[in-house]
Amino acid sequence: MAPMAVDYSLYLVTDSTPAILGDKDLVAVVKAAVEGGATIVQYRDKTSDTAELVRVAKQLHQVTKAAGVPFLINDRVDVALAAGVEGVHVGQDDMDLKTARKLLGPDAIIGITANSLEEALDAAGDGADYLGIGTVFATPTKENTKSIIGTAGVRDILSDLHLCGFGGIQTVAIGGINASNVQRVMYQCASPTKDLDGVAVVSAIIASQDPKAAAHNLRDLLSRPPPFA
Ligand code: TZP
Ligand code: MG
Repeated sequence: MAPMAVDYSLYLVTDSTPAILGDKDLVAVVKAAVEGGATIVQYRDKTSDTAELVRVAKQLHQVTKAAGVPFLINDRVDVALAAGVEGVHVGQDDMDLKTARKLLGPDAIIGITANSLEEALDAAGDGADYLGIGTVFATPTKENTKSIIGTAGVRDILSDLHLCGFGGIQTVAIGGINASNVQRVMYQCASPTKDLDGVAVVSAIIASQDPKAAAHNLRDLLSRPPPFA
């Protein structure tokens, strides 16, 4: 397990596509987002070649290090090693967790996507530090999602994780989360035995014309009790 306490409350996942990033500069956007209050950042880029991934990862890592925010790479354990970052986020079709742990060591932060209880239990059993649970709501950011599980699906997984002895694993929900629903997501995903630790967002921050304000607003909403509780 990672030794440092990680704050998963506002987990920023990047996107470099014009549809979401627009003509903004990714490094500037991530800098603004961490200034606004993003607590952990994942560099997710499905198109750049390896050299470019390492180059950009190093740039982004400078920014996150200065802010004291952990930085992870999506999919690519080799890029995480080359850039010397804090961890990786792997999907079900990427490198298996145990191999990633062997390569990155006990201190690395390793997260995995879970769409179902079975995937969540397997990942928890294999020593994941956190789970990205979703897809909560349909989202144009990732169209080929396996399943939309809603807040009730997330809540059931949290409840069963606790029941199966994995109550300590960190969890974030992902998919279609933004300022208009973040409080409802946190409230509705919480099971009686296990709370959700945070939300992962892409477009709510990366597509914003003011990523600092967007992150700040999300942090502010997360810090308040939901108005309907
Ligand atoms: N995994 C499940 S949904 C998703 C990922 C990477 C994209 C979420 O993007 P957005 O813009 O926050 O809905
Ligand atoms: Mg992947």
